[in-house]
Amino acid sequence: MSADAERLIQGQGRYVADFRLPGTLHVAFVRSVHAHARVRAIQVDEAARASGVVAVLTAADLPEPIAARAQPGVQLHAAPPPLLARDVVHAIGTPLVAVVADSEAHALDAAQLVHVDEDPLPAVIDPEQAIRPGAPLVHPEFGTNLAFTLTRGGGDVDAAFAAADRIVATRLSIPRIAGVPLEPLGVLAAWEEPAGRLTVWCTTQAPWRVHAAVAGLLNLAESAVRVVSPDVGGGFGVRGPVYAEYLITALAARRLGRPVRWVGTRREDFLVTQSSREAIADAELAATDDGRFLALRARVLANVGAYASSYGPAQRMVSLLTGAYRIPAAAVEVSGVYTNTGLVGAYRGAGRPEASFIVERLVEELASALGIDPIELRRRNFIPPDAFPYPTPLGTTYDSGRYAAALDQAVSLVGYDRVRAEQRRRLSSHAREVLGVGLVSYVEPTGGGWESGRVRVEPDGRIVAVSGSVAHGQGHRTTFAQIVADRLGARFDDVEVREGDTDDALPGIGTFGSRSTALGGGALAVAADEVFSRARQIAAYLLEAAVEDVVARDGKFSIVGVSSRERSTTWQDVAAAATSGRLPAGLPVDLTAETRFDMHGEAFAFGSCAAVVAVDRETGAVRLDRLVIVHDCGTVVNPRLVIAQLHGGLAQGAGEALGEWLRYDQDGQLLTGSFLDYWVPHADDLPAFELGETSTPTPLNALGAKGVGEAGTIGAPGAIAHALADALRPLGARAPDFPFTSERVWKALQGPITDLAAPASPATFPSPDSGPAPSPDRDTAR
Ligand code: MCN
Repeated sequence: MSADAERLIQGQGRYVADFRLPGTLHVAFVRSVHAHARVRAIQVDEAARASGVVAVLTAADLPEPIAARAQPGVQLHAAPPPLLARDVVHAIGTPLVAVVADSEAHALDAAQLVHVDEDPLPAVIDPEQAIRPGAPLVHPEFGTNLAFTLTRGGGDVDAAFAAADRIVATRLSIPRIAGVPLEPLGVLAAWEEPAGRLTVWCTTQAPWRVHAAVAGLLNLAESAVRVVSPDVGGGFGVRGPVYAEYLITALAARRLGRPVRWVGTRREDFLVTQSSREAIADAELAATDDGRFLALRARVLANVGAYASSYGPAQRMVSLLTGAYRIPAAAVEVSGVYTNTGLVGAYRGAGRPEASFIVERLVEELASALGIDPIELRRRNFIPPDAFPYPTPLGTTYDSGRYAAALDQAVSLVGYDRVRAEQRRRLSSHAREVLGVGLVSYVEPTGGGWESGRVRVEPDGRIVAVSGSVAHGQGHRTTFAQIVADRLGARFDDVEVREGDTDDALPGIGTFGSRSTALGGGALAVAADEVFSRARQIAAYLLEAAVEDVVARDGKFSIVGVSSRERSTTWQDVAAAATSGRLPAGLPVDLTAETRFDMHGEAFAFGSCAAVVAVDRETGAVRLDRLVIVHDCGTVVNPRLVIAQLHGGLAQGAGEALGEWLRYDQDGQLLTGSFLDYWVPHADDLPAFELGETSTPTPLNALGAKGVGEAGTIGAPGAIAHALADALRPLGARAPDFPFTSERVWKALQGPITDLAAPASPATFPSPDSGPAPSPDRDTAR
């Protein structure tokens, strides 16, 4: 177990709600009960007079919100979420009033006394309806509900479609899902006099974003604001935005000169925290008769909710729609559409799962149309290992990959031929429960932008590694300590990792997009290498040896070819010499190095996922029997943490396929605002995951490391969908859209051509071989 996990599992974590400061005030928010309404009046007098109330804030007390930034070349009608809504609310749960009181109970009681007079307006919640003429406009000032359109493309798409032997098309509807971290949103802010400083502890995975927003809103110098991301009980991308509640709480603390705290309820968390994925995609793939991909077209409509939060997922989607394949021409378009629903943004995968699902579904459709096994079809079209760096027609450059190796290993791990034989047996014996097997191949871009790292050797020889990333369950303290100890030849226990506190850490971007190992770890590796080269010179002087002959291991410097028992020096000795003031001129004395590391590109992790599902023909119940993933994240730093990351992602990916669905009714009321209504998979809904691995290091960082954090959420949904389609195909039924509830599957089974009793055969593809054996040294099953 990693050091991080041990601490957390023993209940020694410190989350926002665990921080207690004397004299703390509490906030309760009054929220809109309508999805779209004009605010006629808000009466707060009674609340202001209630017991324990210290302040009541409405929009009139606040500065204007900071506008969302438009990116060049993107048509964006920016409607930033308000801190507190003023005249109109655009989504249910939008905060209208903040009541600040001396206890949580007083704040909640007083919030009941606020009277909001709202005039409901027509709401629109479905993105397709939202772009139809005459649809209610979420932001009438734009004259449209279209928030933005992103397009990418390259190659002669029209010519390729015209010349194609075969064209397949698909239409997919991907539902909205929630991130549901265990810890709800929370914030504590404290203003200190006479220092004139504001400290904000909050459930964020990007403390520097909160830092910039708080300093900007309150017009404070950057040095007057400290943001701390303590232990965070799950981030999953949905703790990336700067929520209005953080800012209101910070503002109240600044104005009132006292600590102020807000910890959301589960219902508030469902209302406020950004959700993700909802998209409708129309896509086509053109190919030759022998299954060579020629061109891809896709048009995606993504629901962005009521306010522009981020279009990161849309950007990922447009850049990844050609997947792991060599497709010479492509034209894709992703449009974001405003609706009267809550915030939408990144959630583990952020556009990658959608892109993967769309292209992989086309591959399955083509395989079916051509009668070629989908595994063989993938093999024929993968970007080959010698084609990297590979620029796709969507303007994305992949650094390295061996896609067939991962697929072959997944095929062999799942025992494809054996599953098919069992599938046939069940069908021919008219078993009530039928089987299906499905696979996907995926890419997981990791990195993007820069990250910072500092390595400092303390005078006593201990090493402090500071990162601009911030973990919320990923185990950075272990991973980063490993990286630094390894580069320095120091002992793991002598390295302390610090992150998540803007006072301590360097400015950084944060942890999302599976970027921390490649970029944050990459930055620490660069800084550690610099420190090592300086320390080595001092060690060479102390050992009276040539610098090139000095090596370091387990905290000791020694000379190549000479036993360390005979002659060695330690990090303590080197650190003491550096601070002694007695080193000869020319030797380094500064054992601190820091860097901003930019990979100038992204490292593309990749892999294959395979699923086996059992479907009850009579009830439509789907049981996930097997889930296999072979992931390649280049150089693995910590195998156990990689396994943990794969497990978490697979569970969430399976949840997306099997039952998760954040739903609103036609009026924009949230139907799934509690765990009674929003299903997440439990341990007994999931099989024991089966993991394999290949290793294809990236040339873009010193470690060769790529990411893993989102692999399971990218691979699992598609693999399960294909397995379900495979199970239903011999019964003459088509798989429904996600999520695969028994009701939906049962309905699919009632289709006109379903004949439960008829003898059927499974997919009619020639049985594929299991592919070449995985290469012995690097590609191993875990
Ligand atoms: N790792 C490794 N070797 C590699 C790559 C990764 O040992 N080559 C290990 C490291 O321990 C690293 C971890 O895997 O800390 C995840 O690494 P990486 O893929 O770089 O991802 P990040 O650390 O940047 O984490 C972000 C990613 C994302 S985008 C989401 S969303 C997510 C996730 O990680 N949210 C999580 N995993 C999560 N895990 C937990 N427990 N909680 C979340 O909120």
